[in-house]
Amino acid sequence: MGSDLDRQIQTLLQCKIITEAEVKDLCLKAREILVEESNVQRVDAPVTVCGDIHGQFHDLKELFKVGGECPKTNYLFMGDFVDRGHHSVETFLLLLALKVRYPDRITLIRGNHESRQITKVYGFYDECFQKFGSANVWRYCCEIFDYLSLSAIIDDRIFCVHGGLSPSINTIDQIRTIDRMQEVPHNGAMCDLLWSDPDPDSCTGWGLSPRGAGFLFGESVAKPFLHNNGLELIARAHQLVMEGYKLMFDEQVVTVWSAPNYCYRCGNVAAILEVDSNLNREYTIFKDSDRSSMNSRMNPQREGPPDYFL
Ligand SMILES: [Mn+2]
Repeated sequence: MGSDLDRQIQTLLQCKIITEAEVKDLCLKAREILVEESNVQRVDAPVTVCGDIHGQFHDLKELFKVGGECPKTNYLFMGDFVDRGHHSVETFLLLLALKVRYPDRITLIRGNHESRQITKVYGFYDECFQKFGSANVWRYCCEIFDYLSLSAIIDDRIFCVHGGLSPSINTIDQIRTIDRMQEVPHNGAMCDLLWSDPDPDSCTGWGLSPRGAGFLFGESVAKPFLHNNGLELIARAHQLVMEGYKLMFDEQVVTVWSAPNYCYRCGNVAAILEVDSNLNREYTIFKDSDRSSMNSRMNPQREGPPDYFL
């Protein structure tokens, strides 16, 4: 694969943008790879599983420092690459360029922020317009969002998804039948996978989500789902965890959060989940990079408190 791509990766690693024509070309190549992937992408251990990044580019570089560089480390990112942070463009394009360069060493699945509607409100659209002078790059990226896989399974045992489960889905095979090449719908199975949350207080199974999309699911839903599908763990992202990760339901569900000091002001640490070839799991905690803390001092409290729910 051309030295052009390697040069673009080097540029993006410096948190500099590539040209609009290069983005267009990168997205064309990415589409060819992603269209071949399944709604439930198979991933082999060892792999390092990561949660939300939200445009915190310098913290993504910190993540690579802690977890190892791609392709040396095999990565699975569980969505929400964009919005909130200052560098959604560089963050998403770097991950996408790595995907095109090393398709078997990095898996990207879709989060609820990989959507036209959400990115228009939470930052990515404005950032593209600011950095490229038009909405073209945003449009190219949104087309790629539609091709991103919805979930992944590590060695047939660990199910990875951005949000969680859906009352419309009992089996992994049902996920495989979804037509995912579309904007995230407002309800239904595809929406739920990207929007749902586990509810530690629920004893009754399903509940309404305060987010207005997806559902809350309890232990009495998660455990049968795992058992019926021969799985041992659900790894998901989507919710800020001050300690970086949180185990629930007798350690059968875990939330992994990879944006330290979220929005440059939440004060949380971040985590990655390293799964070795025997499916042993190790969590590594990391803090925000010096560059990001500088960001937070230079951009103090711009508006009211963000809506952490999204
Ligand atoms: Mn999310």
